Amino acid sequence: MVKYLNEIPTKNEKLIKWVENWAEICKPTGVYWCDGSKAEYDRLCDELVASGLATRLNSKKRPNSLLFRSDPSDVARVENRTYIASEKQEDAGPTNNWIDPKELKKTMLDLYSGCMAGRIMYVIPFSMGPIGSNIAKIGVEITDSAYVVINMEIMTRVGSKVLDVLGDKGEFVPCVHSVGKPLAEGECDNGIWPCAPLDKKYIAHFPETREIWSFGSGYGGNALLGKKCLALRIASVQARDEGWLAEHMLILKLTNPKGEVKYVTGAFPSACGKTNLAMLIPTIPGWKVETIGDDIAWMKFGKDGRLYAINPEAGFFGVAPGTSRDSNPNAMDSCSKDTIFTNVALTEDGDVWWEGIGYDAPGTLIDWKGNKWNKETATEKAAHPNARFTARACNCPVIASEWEDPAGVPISAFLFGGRRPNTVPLVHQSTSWEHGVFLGSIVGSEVTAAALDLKAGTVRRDPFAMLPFCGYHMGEYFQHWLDIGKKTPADKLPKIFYVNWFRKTADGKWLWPGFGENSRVLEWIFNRCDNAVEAVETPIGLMPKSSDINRAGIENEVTAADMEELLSIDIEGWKKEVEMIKTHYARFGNKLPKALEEQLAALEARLNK
Ligand code: SAT
Ligand code: MN
Repeated sequence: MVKYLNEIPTKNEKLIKWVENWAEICKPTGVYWCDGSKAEYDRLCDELVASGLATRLNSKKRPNSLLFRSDPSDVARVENRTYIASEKQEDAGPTNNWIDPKELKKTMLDLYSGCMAGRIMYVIPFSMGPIGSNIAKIGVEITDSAYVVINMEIMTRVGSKVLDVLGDKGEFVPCVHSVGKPLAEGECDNGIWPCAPLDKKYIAHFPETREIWSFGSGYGGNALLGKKCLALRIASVQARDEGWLAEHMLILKLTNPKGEVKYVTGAFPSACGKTNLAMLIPTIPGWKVETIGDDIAWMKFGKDGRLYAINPEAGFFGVAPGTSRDSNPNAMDSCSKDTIFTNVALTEDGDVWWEGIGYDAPGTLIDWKGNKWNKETATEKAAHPNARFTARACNCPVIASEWEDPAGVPISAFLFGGRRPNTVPLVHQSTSWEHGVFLGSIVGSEVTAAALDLKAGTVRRDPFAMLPFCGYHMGEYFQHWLDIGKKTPADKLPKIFYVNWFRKTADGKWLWPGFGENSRVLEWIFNRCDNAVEAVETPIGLMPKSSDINRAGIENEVTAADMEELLSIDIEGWKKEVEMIKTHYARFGNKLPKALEEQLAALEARLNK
């Protein structure tokens, strides 16, 4: 018999049966339906503090904020335990892990059996996107982690209003989550982050049935199932089938000195400053950037034939290390209150600290593992490099007033980019939609330092920054992008640009200052969207004349010669690039669209002219 801890707030039979079925499998002590209220959030926070899993921060320094320390084995998404369990292996493609869905469900059902013993099963009805928007979608996550509940209450819209929209018959994406650590009679977590060992962790997606099953991890995208699992992996499949786009993109609002507005989205692999770009403070007078989203964009065609984007999320799950008043003051303000911190360091006066916060660590700290940390003697970092803040979008000082507009915002430009110390210029524009899809398909970023098993200096390809997030065959995903371009007249489509803030000189110095100065490139992009500035045709695409990138105020930092170099085309470098792209394309076999093969051949021919 399932024990309900509060009243069932819906008459949706399918939802009630689904919850009941999982309660019977997982055997929690009780089932609790979340209402998304402030009172509920506050109560769960108090319980988490009382249980020792959370530390309440100094209310004068970080009002209404908590710190969590995860298990040292549970600190990031686990890509090698993430599966696209489509019926046919070839539908998952060469870049996703695949297991037969029947086999995977059997394995996972064994793990789920009794896995919530001693814990409460929370039911979280949530909306990805403004509630009721025709671009939004409803999901329901069941979880045995109160940490997940409070994070979901920041990152998504949770509660009764969602159930109202769902109604008695509405469809939802079912998301099952357990930390995978049942408790014996009388046992409790004792303040230790519960999770399962790596070989028991599974982050599973069933694209045909639009289901998400996650087991064994309590961290980030493994556990907050609205984000990468629903809004990207499952939504990308829905978007393919329904003719729209679910993308790993920031959305920003750009206003010029005349008060004219354009909306721009951008896809960048991780560690390329997406959140910083979304919250950028322009250094050129009269320009304004406001934030709509920093991670995910869902885009559908409006009646006028243009693509309209919403941010399906309601918060930021940002990387703390490296975030400072200098690099991103708006992110610092966003997490100044009402924030959940995970794996940052704790100061003696109850505030947080991390590497790159912009000021020295006080003498002693408690590090992310809960150990005493001393500046003089420390051998390890005080915060985990993937430490996070979960902050409310509404606390961002530059959140755009229309960020929750259910109709979305019309997109004028797509940006792609990565970290490329050489070859790729500061900015270039595609000559056509197909050429733009080509640019998205070759996105790559230099591997920094000793990252993983790749040699520093190698370029890792991450097409459209979607490699870990596409729920189907990446070759078909490219085709979907090509098809989108045929759905509307060319002049209604966003223009496509490739940017690179990370160019270096031969002796390793940054050529471009980045951060707020990137507004100078945004200015050129804005003007290109109106055909208000000319571009030069080159073998790789359309480029600015070097005098058309505004250098006023930074003439000494970026000289005319630097600008020439930033916008130069390294023909030999690009010929090598072509060879690397051939290797990259080979992965997709016969699913690589002809149009992209032709784009590559045409680029090669132009370089050899
Ligand atoms: O952990 S998340 O997947 O939500 C964050 C990220 O990897 O970008
Ligand atoms: Mn992301």
